[in-house]
Amino acid sequence: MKKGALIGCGFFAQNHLHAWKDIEDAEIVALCDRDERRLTETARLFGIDRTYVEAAAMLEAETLDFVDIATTVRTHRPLVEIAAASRVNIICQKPFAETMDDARAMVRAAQDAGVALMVHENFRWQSAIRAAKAEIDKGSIGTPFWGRVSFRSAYDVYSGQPYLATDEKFIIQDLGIHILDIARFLFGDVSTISASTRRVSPNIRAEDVATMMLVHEGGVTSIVDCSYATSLPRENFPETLLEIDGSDGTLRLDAGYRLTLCNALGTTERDVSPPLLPWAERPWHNIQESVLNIERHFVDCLAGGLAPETSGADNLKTLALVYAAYASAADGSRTIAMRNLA
Ligand code: NAD
Ligand code: 89V
Repeated sequence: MKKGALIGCGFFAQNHLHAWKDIEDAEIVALCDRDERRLTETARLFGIDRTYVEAAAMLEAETLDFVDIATTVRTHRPLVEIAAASRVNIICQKPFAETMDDARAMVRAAQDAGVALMVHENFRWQSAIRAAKAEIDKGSIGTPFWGRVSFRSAYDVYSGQPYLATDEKFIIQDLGIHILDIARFLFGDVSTISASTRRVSPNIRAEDVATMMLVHEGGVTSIVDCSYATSLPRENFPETLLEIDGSDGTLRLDAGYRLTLCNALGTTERDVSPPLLPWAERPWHNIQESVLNIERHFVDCLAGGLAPETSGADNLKTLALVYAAYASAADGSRTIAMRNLA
């Protein structure tokens, strides 16, 4: 049994805690939050009686196999560094860091301490995305040469996460980071990126629309597009849609989790909806299931001594795309070479 502690008992951490309850080989034995009201309420809801307002005090007092850091980005580096200094394995929420220097320092701290570090980059763990990847890997559409990874919505994300309306950067750093990571997962690492951004809503500080073009090292060209300013007849939040063209066929993941394959064998359509876990609620059930999947992956990696798919070192490449996209957009959609940026 792996013993863990969770730091940050806010909006999204509630999903982490529900998912941990579903994992037999792991148990959250302690909680930490600087906000005593949130800490007490979360401890009561999940029946966890060891609570701390200071992460350092918790790491000192508890014997842990891992910490799960679910705070917002500004606190990630200091928390990762004190966890590494305590020789505890680490999961850290996305966005991993506000700068590449911070992210690299966190990867180094974990490496020097000999502990595992996984970024909680969960979107690639959604079952619909895994189903699409399995088809690519099976060769169902031959060799992919073009893709579109798309997230367009008008869902009110600001009520649950008010900081999204006031942070200096918004859609690429918060959501595009997931969609860029899916593009890497499906098509491999990236040679060049160009991007344009726009703020449509007058009520927020930063960009709520971004369109990015990626050329992947293996030769695929992909479009990664995100919007929180798109009112559709059917609200698709939080679905990521896919269009992938290959040498021997096409794959589409359309709204409503419909996966369509078209190849020499004909056209087939199937439902790849995520399960509705007992503690989940629509429309978030897709993301909530991916939290369970990534936590389970982390525990399996600890047990097997393996590096997680989205290790800190791996996530440097996703994070580098985020900051390159901002640089490109600021510079009138200049094409940026990714070599040496991670
Ligand atoms: P939140 O503000 O609701 O919660 C953060 C909590 O951390 C707060 O309760 C705060 O008091 C606590 N905290 C901050 N600094 C602390 C410290 N040094 N020690 C202890 N506690 C501290 O934020 P949220 O909306 O839950 O987001 C948290 C993170 O999760 C963000 O990085 C966000 O981007 C990410 N997130 C990820 C997903 C996903 O699908 N992967 C979804 C939503 C949010
Ligand atoms: O995943 C996230 O970080 C969330 C959301 C899906 C709403 O963008 O902020």
